Amino acid sequence: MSTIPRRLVVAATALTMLGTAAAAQAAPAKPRAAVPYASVVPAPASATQANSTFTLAGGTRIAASGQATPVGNYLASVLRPATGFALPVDQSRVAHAVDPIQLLIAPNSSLGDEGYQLTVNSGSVVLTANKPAGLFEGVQTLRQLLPASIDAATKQAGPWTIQGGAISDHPRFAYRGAMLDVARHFFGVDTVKAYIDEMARYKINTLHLHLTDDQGWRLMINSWPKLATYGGSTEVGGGAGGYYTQAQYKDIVAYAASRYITIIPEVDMPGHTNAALASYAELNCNGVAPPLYTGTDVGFSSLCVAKDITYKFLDDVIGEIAALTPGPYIHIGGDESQSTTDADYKTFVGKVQQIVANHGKTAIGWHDISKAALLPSTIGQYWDTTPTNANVQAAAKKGTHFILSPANLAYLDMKYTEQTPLGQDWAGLIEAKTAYSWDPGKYLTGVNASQINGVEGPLWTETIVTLANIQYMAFPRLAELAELGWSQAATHNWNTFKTRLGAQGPRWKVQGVDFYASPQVPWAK
Ligand code: NGO
Repeated sequence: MSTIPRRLVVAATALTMLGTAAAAQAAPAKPRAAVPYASVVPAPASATQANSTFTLAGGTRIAASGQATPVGNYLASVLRPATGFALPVDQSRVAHAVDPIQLLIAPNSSLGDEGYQLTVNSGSVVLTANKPAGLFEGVQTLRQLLPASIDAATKQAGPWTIQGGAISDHPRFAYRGAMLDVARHFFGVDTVKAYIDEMARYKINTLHLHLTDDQGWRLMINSWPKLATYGGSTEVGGGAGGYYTQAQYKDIVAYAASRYITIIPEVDMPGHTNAALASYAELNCNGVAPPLYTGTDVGFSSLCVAKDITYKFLDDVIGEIAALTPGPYIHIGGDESQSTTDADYKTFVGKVQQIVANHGKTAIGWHDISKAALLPSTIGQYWDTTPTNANVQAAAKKGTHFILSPANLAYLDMKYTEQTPLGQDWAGLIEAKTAYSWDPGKYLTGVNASQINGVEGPLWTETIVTLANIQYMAFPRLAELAELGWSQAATHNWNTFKTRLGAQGPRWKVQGVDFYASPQVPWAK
């Protein structure tokens, strides 16, 4: 929890175009009000607006040396298209004091790994953080303090003015995730990268890829190649499916890392494994490979818990994935294993956690795994629709931590209303207000807030086929979940939040992000 008091002080003063030489040169066609600090999503821990402004100019230099350089380059790259400015990144100086925009790594224990401080006055924009990840999150705030047209792909009219003031910010929860199911429908590398860029704007720091399910296996495993070439050859509805080569997966991991996002690969097991069972007959208890599956039923497949080859298979698969994945986690699924006996399930979860540990990683599983004995490090992901679960409480008593994805609050594949053309409704309808109407720190009965690592919004893709479909289901709800994960509990207020959320609408329009324009939100024009 925060030790920084929340002080959101918004000065209701008219913008003045005074101050920098740059502002004078910009010759604005018509003045426009700078973006108020109170419109940033997720809400910063502390923000104080001042009566001054900073204006970007053609020659504005960005100081970013050492560890700050990649973030400086990123900032320049996102500001160049719309401004048309060169925005050179100055890596040479130590003090940087003369550069108008300064990105500095400086120790400040109250900011943690992802916190930052932003100070804007008429002559400079100074961003400081303990770590590059904090600078990156501060850059996302800075982008939202510029007009929505900053996100255009082509040059737009300025002036590019930022309200003066100070922000000190850090997250409430360390884990803020999105999940994309690339198994039910396959999504290519470019689609995943586009989604990564959109989630990064809201300080999401984890992308969980649901890489395998009954309908498809989506990552090449060199020691078991038919998983991808045969098991990945279709998808829900019978389309061509697809899979990532190991080079493509590495490319996604590196791209995510450049946005300070950790990839968590999931191999769902022992159920949800038809694609693997269809690819290798020897993985089946009866030695017969079932046909590929393109429907949407669940609970009908299981790896063969009694066979030794099952664990040789898992050791090979997890070994290859662990070697490709720099992040600390491997997700082992574990949900809806209705075709595995309880005794087998417990045996299986025990063995697979150990295999993950042998490859130097920490296991995450859907909370169903809490009926098995868990290693102290194993993390559960809660996806039920009620906050009370005896197995989860018992595991929590022994120290298990949880990530929260209650299906009736956080599932991005649930319809907003009965009229929503995409998605499902088995867990309920999730309108914009519903998505925001819970407190992750207080949600799970009998589990201390200190055992909640954070939140994740899963997007299952039985009905989702395109990037536009992903965007429509994710926005605005992923931005709402991001706020629940990042912002301090004291900021939690639907009436103020909905106005801030409404300010994102024009940004999504400029970015070409398809979103659901919920009638519950006062969308800015
Ligand atoms: C469930 C199921 C998934 C479905 C999803 C659809 C979990 C953890 N298992 O969530 O296989 O795709 O619902 O909403």
